[in-house]
Amino acid sequence: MKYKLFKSNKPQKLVSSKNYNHKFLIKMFKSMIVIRKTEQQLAWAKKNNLIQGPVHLGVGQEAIAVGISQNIKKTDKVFGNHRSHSHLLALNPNIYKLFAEILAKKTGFSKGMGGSMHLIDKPSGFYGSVPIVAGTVPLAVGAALAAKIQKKKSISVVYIGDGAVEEGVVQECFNFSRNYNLPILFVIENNLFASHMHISLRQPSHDLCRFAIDNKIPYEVLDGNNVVKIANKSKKIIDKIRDGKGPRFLELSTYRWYGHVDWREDIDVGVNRSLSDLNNWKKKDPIGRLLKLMIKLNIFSLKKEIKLNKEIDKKIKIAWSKALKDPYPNKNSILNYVFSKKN
Ligand SMILES: Cc1ncc(C[n+]2csc(CCOP(=O)(O)OP(=O)(O)O)c2C)c(N)n1
Ligand SMILES: [Mg+2]
Repeated sequence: MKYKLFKSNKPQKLVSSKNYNHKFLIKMFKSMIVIRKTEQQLAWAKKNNLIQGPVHLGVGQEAIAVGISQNIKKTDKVFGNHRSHSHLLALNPNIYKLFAEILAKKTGFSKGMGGSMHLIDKPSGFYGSVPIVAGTVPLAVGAALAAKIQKKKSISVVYIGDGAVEEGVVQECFNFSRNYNLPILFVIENNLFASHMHISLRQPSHDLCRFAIDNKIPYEVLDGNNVVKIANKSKKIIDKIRDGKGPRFLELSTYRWYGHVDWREDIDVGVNRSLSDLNNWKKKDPIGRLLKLMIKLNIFSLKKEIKLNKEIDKKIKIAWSKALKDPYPNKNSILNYVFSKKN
């Protein structure tokens, strides 16, 4: 079946040069490159059979986690999903611990017990990712309810795919969070696909904000490849949540460059994607757009970019070889951490 093109699937304007702060732009630029290069390393390793479990890569979507994370505090509780490398690295860029986890090493974020889809790092505010689609959404709502009951200032943030909103529990979560006026931000990463299926084969509309409207949750729909806008808008939205104004819904349109799982760009779980779609979205590369803006503003140059890329490549190489040499968990510890107790 042919699917319709997403209405905003045209090259969009350069990010606006208003309301920027130079250091802030460079920080976000670096963060996006670290995430992209880390995932490209994982794609290479997967292609070369160096990783056992599946990896879901979010190359092309880096602006979302990076923009939102600028406004998250360590006391907040952030929940991811099966495609969460960026969600975690934007809070804690410890690529060594991510590599170790994906290589099932004892030194990984989840002690080598979880792999790419079970990441956790509470000190940075990342309360977990799981492969069960929508599985973390009620957890995030529960954390927001707890924060409210305990009169804590923290908020919950949960990343939800366009596929995940099709799970009934997500609709219950929207409704419940509104009824109880909970401090939660629903971040909807609308990349148009759930596994191999385009949204037009699954839903009557591409616009997921209709669920916010139905639940009377204030919402914004933004270009998910514009990191400056995401950072600025999400600050305003998050401030409102911290002020006790209740849940907020942020829909971001984006696209992932790789297929649903693993390293291939051209094939998505056996279904050919349109190459022209992919190429159009590549023109909206969040990293390239921010670089263009920074060059235009005279705060960065191509020379600096080459230097930065080299530094990050080196860090990735060191982290990867260190993780490769690390030990696996002890076989006797296999049932540890299955049930909650003080670890
Ligand atoms: C409850 C459940 N149903 C189905 C799956 C299989 N599955 C894994 S990812 C995925 C698609 C999710 O799409 P979306 O939420 O849009 O996230 P994206 O992969 O686009 O980031 C599906 C159907 C699953 N893991 N869990
Ligand atoms: Mg999706």
